Amino acid sequence: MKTAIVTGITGQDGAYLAQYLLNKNVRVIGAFRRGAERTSWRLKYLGIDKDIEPLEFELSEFAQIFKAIKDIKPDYFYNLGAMSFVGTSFDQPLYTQEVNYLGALRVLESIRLAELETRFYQASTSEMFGEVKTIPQNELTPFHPRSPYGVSKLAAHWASINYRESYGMHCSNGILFNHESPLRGDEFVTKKIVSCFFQISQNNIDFFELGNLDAKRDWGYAKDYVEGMEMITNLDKPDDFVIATNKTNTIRYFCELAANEFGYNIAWKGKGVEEIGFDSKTNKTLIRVNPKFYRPAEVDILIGCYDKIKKVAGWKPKTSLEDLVSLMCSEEIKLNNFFNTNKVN
Ligand code: NAP
Ligand code: F7E
Repeated sequence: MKTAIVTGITGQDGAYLAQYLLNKNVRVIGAFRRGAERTSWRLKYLGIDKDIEPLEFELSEFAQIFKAIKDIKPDYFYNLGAMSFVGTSFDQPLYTQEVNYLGALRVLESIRLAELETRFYQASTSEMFGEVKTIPQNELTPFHPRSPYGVSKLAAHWASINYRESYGMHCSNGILFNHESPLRGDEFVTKKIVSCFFQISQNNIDFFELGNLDAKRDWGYAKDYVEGMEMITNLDKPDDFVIATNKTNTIRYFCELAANEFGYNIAWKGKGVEEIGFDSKTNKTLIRVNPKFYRPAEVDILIGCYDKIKKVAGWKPKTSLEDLVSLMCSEEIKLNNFFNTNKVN
């Protein structure tokens, strides 16, 4: 039986990857931050909380990381732990580097010092493309990150390549474009939109506020994407791969799809901060713009080309945006019941 350490086990991808690995009969050691038991609701929701072996783990603490890796000698190390919210990275740029870049470096250095054959996976991101130089973006597209988050992830990406080239370690980077699911954190725009329409449908709120409605993202389904992570680490040759859907849509379009799922028909009027989204059946305003959700520098458009991983590993996306929105909206009701019954955060 192979052993995998997964950082970020309490997050969206950590939960789905753990589920996928367990189904492949891999022993999963879930790296939790101290006190994070409160937030392991995703593992509980998937019914796998008892199947994960917990490991207390802080990405800013070298001695703890080194000892864990040396003692456990994992076959795989999936580094999914990160300060992952782009908006917050502008307020916490140093902390973001500390966890996202130096955290990855601590793991790489520990594997090297412990002289292990561990296969390392780094959660790289389309945010590294930032102000994009080509459309679509692939593994050869030059990088131009637009946030402290993007910069930290780019540094970690290169550290992973550097350990591969310098020491022959099995280090791979998955350059994943935005991927969403019912388990997405509430602060990310897709989950925020779905949750807010659900709250409107329950008469708990009248409307909600968003920032830039024109940004375009290549959204896929997280459950499809973790399969790509597992495929990448099992290739003979470590390498870097884009995982995406090769389709891009605006935040505005995402709102329209989610609104439909709850029986609203969104129409738009006004421009900039004056713009509103209203239900054309009732004329009620459901969406307003608030500049507090704008970012100091925006990533305007992302669209990824997944040809390389398709050719090398046979991976391709299985879920359309329309199906993804539909499943997020229907699961929102179940999640709400789950929270009411389980009294978890
Ligand atoms: P997420 O839901 O925000 O989860 C982040 C995880 O990182 C949480 O488990 C969190 O633990 C953990 N973490 C944060 N700081 C840590 C620290 N100092 N030490 C140890 N663990 C720490 O993120 P996700 O969406 O699953 O994404 C997984 C990874 O892929 C992240 O690295 C993200 O940057 C990257 N990525 C995501 C996307 C996407 O669209 N989802 C796309 C490209 C790349 P707590 O629960 O204790 O906070
Ligand atoms: O923003 C715009 C916002 O926060 C998407 C992370 O998983 O994917 C994610 O980063 C877009 C941006 O995701 C609101 O300005 C408008 O243009 O959902 P998001 P992100 O920044 O793309 C990448 C690939 C990662 O690697 C990250 O870890 O939506 N937007 N109004 C808004 N965004 C938020 N959050 N909230 C709003 O009200």
